[in-house]
Amino acid sequence: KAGQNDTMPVVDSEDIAQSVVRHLQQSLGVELDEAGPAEYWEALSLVVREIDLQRIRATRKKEREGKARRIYYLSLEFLVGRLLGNNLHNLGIFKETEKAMAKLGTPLVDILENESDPSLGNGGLGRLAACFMDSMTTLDMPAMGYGINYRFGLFRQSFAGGKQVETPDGWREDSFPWGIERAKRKQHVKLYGLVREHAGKAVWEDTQEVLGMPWDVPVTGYGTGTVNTLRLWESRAAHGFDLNSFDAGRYQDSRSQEISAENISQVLYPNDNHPAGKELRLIQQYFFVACSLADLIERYKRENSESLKNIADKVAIQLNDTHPAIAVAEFMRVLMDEENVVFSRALEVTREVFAYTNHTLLPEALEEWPQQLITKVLPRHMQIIHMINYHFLHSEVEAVWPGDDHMKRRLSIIEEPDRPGDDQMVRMAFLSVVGSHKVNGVAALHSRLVQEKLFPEFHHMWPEKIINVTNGVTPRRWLDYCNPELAALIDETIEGDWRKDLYKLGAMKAYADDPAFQKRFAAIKHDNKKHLAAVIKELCDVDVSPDAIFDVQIKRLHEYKRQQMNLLHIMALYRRLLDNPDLDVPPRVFIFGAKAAPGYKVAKTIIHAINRVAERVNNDRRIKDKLKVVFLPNYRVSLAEKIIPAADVSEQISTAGFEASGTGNMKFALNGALTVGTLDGANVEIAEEVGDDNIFIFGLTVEQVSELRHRGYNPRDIYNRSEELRSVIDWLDSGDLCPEEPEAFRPLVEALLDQGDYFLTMADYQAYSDAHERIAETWKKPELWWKMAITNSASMGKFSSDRSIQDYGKAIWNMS
Ligand code: 26M
Repeated sequence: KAGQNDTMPVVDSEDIAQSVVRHLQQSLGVELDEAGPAEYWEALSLVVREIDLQRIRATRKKEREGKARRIYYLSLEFLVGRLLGNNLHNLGIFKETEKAMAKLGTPLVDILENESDPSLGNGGLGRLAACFMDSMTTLDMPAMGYGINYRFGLFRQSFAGGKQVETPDGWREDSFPWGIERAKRKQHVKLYGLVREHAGKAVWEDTQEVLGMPWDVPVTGYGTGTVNTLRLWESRAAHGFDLNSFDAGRYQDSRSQEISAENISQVLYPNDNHPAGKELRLIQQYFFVACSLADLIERYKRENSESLKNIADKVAIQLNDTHPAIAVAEFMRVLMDEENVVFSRALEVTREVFAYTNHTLLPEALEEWPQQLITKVLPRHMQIIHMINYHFLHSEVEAVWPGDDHMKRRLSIIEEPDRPGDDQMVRMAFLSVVGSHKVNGVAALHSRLVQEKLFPEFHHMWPEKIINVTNGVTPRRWLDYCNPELAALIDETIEGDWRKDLYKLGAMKAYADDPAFQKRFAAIKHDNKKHLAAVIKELCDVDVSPDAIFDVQIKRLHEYKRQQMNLLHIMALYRRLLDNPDLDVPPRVFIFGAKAAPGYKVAKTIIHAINRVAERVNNDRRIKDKLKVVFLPNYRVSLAEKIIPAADVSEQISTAGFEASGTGNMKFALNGALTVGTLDGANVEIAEEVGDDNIFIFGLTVEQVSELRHRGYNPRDIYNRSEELRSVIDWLDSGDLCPEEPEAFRPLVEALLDQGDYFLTMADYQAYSDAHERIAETWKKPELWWKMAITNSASMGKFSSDRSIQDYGKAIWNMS
């Protein structure tokens, strides 16, 4: 296989089979004839873990000796996906392992299905962090990810009567052989207490203490011996602390302290793009930041000098959104209070070390914490934030806008309350910008909007600071591993290893017109659709034909992503078919996957409505299977791997200006799906790469959106003028789809008609419907369709996360 080289382990299927048997018997205590796929999964994981661990040690040794700057990626979320199959691929031993397991009598594919999908993230931001770890390792960068080892990841989703039901996902309850406890590297973290002055020095005292235990997860790279580490912190009660209070009276107290210490890493907050503002969340953020900074500083001191004044030469810290922003204050605290660095020098060093990635423009998603809460939990940090703010306003803002108090108020890290007496809020995005040397958006359009709309004053003050790094995805997981048949066809067709240089796919453009190649490309898609049809049958008990168009929208449920627009259009298609059952349209299957934040009412209503429409449509024989609708429950990375290779159409239909980038859009196009999309996020760059003829762009642009909002927009006018929209919205509102709860869909109808339709679903509806007409027409010309599909896949070179990471290296981490 391409890419096999001397850094790959030299193991053949015989070695692997022997090691599996050894681990079955000696690590798990299971006899060969007792072993089922679950036992094989665990034994095989232990085999791979052995290889990983050996390489981790070699990698660390090389890094200790090297002069390179280490990259630390701080993120509350890492949505890594299943690891066994991916590691076998990256290590280049997938094929040999397939043979080994066949010999032992259990197919590898069945074994891989036994791994639970670590659900340590909400969506795009967490998955991006995982792709970046893969790329940094593949590119041999000395890098480490820091996060939280949540006991319960994102909730498991099921449906009852079409409504979302959440249950806890104890993803590592059974066994997680990838995580290795490293007690030697545990950390102690302080919370609460107060700050006293002793001889002119601030001392943080009377604190409560929590223990941070690191769990290391190996990160393999493709075609390299490098194995990096993802270090995830778990909170524990700090034993030995407060031991004197173990008398009768205070026993209860010390018990309850233990429980709260362990609560910190219990559960991932399920909010996507909407902060919860809870004390425990702030403590989660600080806990993992404090552990991570202490850990990386210890490493710096082990490998370099005792003084931190040159730490920026060896350490770069990337903040994945503002979630770890308290790190700016914590780093300053360590420099000033523990290392005796003066404030101005401490701020310089901090700025050299930190950089911040922004992932959202949604105003409600920007994190703010009440000053009183920070003062209670982290009193010293609040003082330091005041010091940073004072310096920033009175020397840096003052230098650009002398005497301008209005500007100081606008830019203050600590926001003035709207009404006197209200709590003052700390703006974590401002703290991140002020504490960093670079700030980046995640797609060209998004970064421009960060400069012009989100942080225009910062952009004026520091014109070099805010830059773009367009997101990417790892071609290893999102093509090679999830779509092996297509990967093999590409290998047969073009020169070189696209897994390491995705631009090489460009050579496939020469075959876009080739009837023989088209036939094979289409056959692979058809095969993948058959597999997905079986998954759909199992999960939804709906029969779908692989000859239909598979039209897919998978992503978190959010009004700005406009699943509701997709729904309205499906309802309209259904009515058109009822009006004319002989309508000449290609058969279509609309596939959804999405979790809604448990507290997000309208999002949950949209899920409920889609499920109810699905039930009606799928059971209506009058439309002769021309339309099916399925909502796959519990959407997650491992489901995405089955859906994306089988998609014909990729729905990327957010209101222009709201989707920062999107990364699913890239995965779909890479696997030969055609995008129906707005000019939003990375769709703009995808359109540039594939060309306007190879994508279905529709709808208002960012400029037109703000123009329309300015003019004043009344969704009722559109409702009144469009017979089709009126009929489907009235139907939603009639109670017909949910007779036992006739008002069930009111919140959705109200959002669309009565509350101003903030995300302009009504305004874009007709353009969206017309785009789907173009899709149906194109499907009728297979040679055109497959030419477009192949061109899409061939044009995705730019969207490898390897390219993103190289951009970070040059523009932010100074890696040259
Ligand atoms: C914040 C506070 C409390 C609890 C949770 C959060 C929170 C968690 C995740 C807020 C936002 C979160 O994720 C936002 C996100 O996933 N943004 C997406 O990032 C992707 C990678 O850059 C982009 O492709 C998507 O466009 C963007 O929506």
